[in-house]
Amino acid sequence: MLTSIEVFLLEWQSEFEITKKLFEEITNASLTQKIAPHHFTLSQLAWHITVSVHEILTAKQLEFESPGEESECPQQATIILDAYKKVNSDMIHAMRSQWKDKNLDDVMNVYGLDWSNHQTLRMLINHQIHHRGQLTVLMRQAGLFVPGTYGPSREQWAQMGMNSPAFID
Ligand code: NI
Repeated sequence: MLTSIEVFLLEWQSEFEITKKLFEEITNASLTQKIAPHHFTLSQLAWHITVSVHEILTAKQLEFESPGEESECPQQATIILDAYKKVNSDMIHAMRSQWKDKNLDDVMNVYGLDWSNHQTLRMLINHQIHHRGQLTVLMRQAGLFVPGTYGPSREQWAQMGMNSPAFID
């Protein structure tokens, strides 16, 4: 349970750091990597992670600057990384200045569902984790270095001079 804004931000900040580490490894050449036709490319996935922070929370009437339209996906990795870092700091500032802990109980109809802000913030975290998992697969397919998320990746086990378990991200 996200019992306060600072409890949410503590969890969010550690998730942000994981996502940022992945975004830092993305190259321009890898941006067109895709899973299948009609599905996100690597750039569209990273951009979706970025713009959805704004889209989900402005639907809950938290006001901060939009990183851009989902349909206008930048074709430069550093632009996406910078936009992700900026939307994160803008969101944190907006939340600390516009919401009080009691606002977490506010219920609003978003996407046809009556959700409290508690539920929306949990969904925001889960949504990012979901798409970040997809991103690591595309990064692997593109031959990029993949930093670990909740534990060392294969490359990081190797850097420590250890054999990784047979099945590991
Ligand atoms: Ni999504």
